Amino acid sequence: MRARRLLVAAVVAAAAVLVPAPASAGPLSGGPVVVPSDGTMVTSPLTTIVGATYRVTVTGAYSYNGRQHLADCGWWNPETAGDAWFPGGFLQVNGATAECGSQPYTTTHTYTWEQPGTGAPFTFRIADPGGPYDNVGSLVADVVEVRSQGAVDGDCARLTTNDPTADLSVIHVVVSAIATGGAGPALASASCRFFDSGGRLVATVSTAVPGPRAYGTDVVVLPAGEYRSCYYASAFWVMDGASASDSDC
Ligand SMILES: [Ca+2]
Repeated sequence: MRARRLLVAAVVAAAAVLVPAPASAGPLSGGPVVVPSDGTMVTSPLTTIVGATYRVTVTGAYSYNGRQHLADCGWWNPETAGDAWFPGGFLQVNGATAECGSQPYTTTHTYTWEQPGTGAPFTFRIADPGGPYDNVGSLVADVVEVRSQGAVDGDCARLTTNDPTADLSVIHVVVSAIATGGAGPALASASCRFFDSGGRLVATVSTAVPGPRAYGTDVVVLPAGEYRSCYYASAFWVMDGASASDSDC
């Protein structure tokens, strides 16, 4: 029990000094696609992945009657309504009414929402109930994968003890890796390496367990001398394939 209390204290001390490093993965986009108002279905350049989340941005307005009356992603300006706009919901994404149809109207005509991947490119189609033959213009749609922004750090802590019965020829090491942020479960790992005064690698200890916090202990037997330790920590977010790493030597 005594050893366990010491271990917990060392782990807490190690965790307190960690500084997160930014995740290396960024947004993934295939670029915007023009959605014509003639009813043609177009697809996003990006093939989406089931389990991932995508941010859809649709901007612009088109004439639904060949005159000055416009419709955008989710709203329209009826011919008899002056300058007033009303919910329209003419744009379809993957065959269903786009989410912008339930969002507040904006004079920027730019709407953004998130929806899950389907395993295929997203499809866009303007379904004008009055018919597309007199329409002029288009919308622009962009689909960007939302990746979790996580961070990871690690540390190597030599576990000291005041236990008079402890074997002082054996060095106990706490290896920790902390993965923070992100949308999904993470796998975190860290390794600690010990070098002697000549820079030669004399021992390595590692841990790799599910995040967000991974702690491991190991025992290394080192010959007498002073040692320099360094760590390498990495984390992989299972949900979307993002990863991050950090090291210090
Ligand atoms: Ca029309």
